[in-house]
Amino acid sequence: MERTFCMLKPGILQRRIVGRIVSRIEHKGLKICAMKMMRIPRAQCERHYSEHKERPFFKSLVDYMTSGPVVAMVVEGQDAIRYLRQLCGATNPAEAAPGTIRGDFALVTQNNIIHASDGPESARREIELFFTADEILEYEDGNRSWLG
Ligand code: 3AN
Repeated sequence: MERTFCMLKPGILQRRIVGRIVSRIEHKGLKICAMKMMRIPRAQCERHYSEHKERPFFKSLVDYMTSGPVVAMVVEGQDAIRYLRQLCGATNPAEAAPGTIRGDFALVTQNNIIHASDGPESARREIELFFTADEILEYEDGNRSWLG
């Protein structure tokens, strides 16, 4: 079992599409074990995107990401990191295949509506940055035997 961090970016609540995006994650068979709505404090957002701090879009990315509420999640499942990235599609929505979340719901790279960790190291780091251990719930998953 693997855990990954997922975040629905600002605009998702205003556009009333939280349920549609979450439902794609659920339909895939991944298990949501933590979820919260929040406004990201600027310093936390800068830490989250620290690998991009020298990029020209960094300030505008942080401005956007702190401009409204987000929905943060911890998602669990076999190969959860890879599967969630596949569900999201390419970073640039112009290259994201139809059927992926970015391919279907986003037009521009910065506002590509969803974040998903890109590897085990970032998943661990990002989960710790957004959730305390007691916010991540262990619960029996009656669907396990059907989902493999
Ligand atoms: P991904 O989110 O697919 O892992 P990263 O890590 O390269 O992609 O980029 C992190 C975030 O930075 C993206 N989700 C997007 O919001 C923003 N971003 C990436 N590239 C650009 C760009 N060229 N212009 C504006 N924003 C960008």
